[in-house]
Amino acid sequence: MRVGRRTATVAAVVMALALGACSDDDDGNGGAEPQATLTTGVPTSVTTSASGSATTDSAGCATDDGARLAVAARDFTFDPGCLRVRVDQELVVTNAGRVTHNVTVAGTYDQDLEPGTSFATGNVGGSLQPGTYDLVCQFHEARGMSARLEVVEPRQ
Ligand SMILES: [Cu+2]
Repeated sequence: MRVGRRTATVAAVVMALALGACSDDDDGNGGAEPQATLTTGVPTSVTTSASGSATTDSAGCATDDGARLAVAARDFTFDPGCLRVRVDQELVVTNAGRVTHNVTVAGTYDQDLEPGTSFATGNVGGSLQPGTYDLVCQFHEARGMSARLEVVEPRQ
């Protein structure tokens, strides 16, 4: 009798654990979907006025004729991998992946980025002189998560 009760109790616990695991999976999948709506640190005025047209030049570097250049941090690359930004533009890096990433340019930016959030640099010229830099994720640089960042003079 006692053994039978214990067996029944154990079975109930196992079932509860199994159900819990299933609902955890559902939450994880559902929670990852609507990440594009979450942004932090991006002024509303910039968001509404900055829809330039992004293009890729002959060297494979992304440019944008608007006020900002958008970059996605994925698991585990920056997309695009080459960025040409004017000193009067800003970079807006959005974590489109499932893990925390980081945006670092040595000597200036160093920002952790949770999934679904964005980091806006403000005018790049406020932090960087024209030149070529490495933009890296400090967490995944060893896995090749870096991009080439070219900072150029404003349009004439
Ligand atoms: Cu990363």
